[in-house]
Amino acid sequence: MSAAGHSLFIADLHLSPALPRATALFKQFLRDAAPQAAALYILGDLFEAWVGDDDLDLPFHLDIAQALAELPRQGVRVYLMHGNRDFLLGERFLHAAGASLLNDPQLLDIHGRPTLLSHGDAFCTDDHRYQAFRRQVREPAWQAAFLAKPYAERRQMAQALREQSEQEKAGKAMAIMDVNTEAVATALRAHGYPRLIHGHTHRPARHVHEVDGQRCERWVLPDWYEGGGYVRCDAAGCAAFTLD
Ligand code: LP5
Ligand code: MN
Repeated sequence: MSAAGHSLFIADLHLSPALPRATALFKQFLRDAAPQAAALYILGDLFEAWVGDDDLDLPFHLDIAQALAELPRQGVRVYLMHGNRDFLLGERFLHAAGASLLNDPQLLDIHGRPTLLSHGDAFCTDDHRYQAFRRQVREPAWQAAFLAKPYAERRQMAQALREQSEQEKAGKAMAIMDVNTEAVATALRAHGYPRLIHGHTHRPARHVHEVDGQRCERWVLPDWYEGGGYVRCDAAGCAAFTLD
């Protein structure tokens, strides 16, 4: 990755036909800010829920993929990471959007600085019920069995799970749903004390972690429920921008 230019980072757009404002804001972002960048990194939860690539048959989803695909045509590379809502985004979507899939976490050189990218949910290690659920649904065998079900049944299951998730979150302490500082420190240590950028918690901020005497920046991306935003990084560093 070259040191020239700048890159943009977004996450947690939760796009769905039910949130036309977020969709309009995203399309404006794709027209205005994104074409100036060398690369756009989407760090999970682009969609509210993705139950398999036949979700691309919905005109709403296809339209988003096609809007994204304009970027590579303008010379902007598009990278996508799975979130907890859209970990079933697959090859068909990536091809339609002109995007490349990233691992979670993924260490990259971003304009000359080692940077660890993640959705962020894996750092929420105090949320034991969520982590058990995550392990289950990230199993290839579970995913194959789920994807073998009819589309309507998968949509129903996703809806039931969303309701259960909202109910359970109402009873979870805020601290449990934030990242665990030790989990963050372990990841920073394992990757040579890079800068970290993630989403998921919907608590946009710039934190500084001191790990083994090394200072590491941690940028948390905003969600797009009411307005949106992104982090922009170049060779000099990162900055956060709000959209509304
Ligand atoms: O998403 P968010 O931010 O509201 O909450 C998350 C955690 N919840 C989830 C669940 C998603 O919201 C639902 C995703 C639907 C789309 C996926 C479709 C494909 C799979 C369909 C599977 C049926 O990720 C929430 C965290 C919160 O972040 C903060 O980090 O707390 O976690 C939960 O609420 C999970 C519950 O605590 C445990 C749920 C156990 C469910 C057990 C039923 C298993 C069903 C699967 C097999 C039939
Ligand atoms: Mn998330």
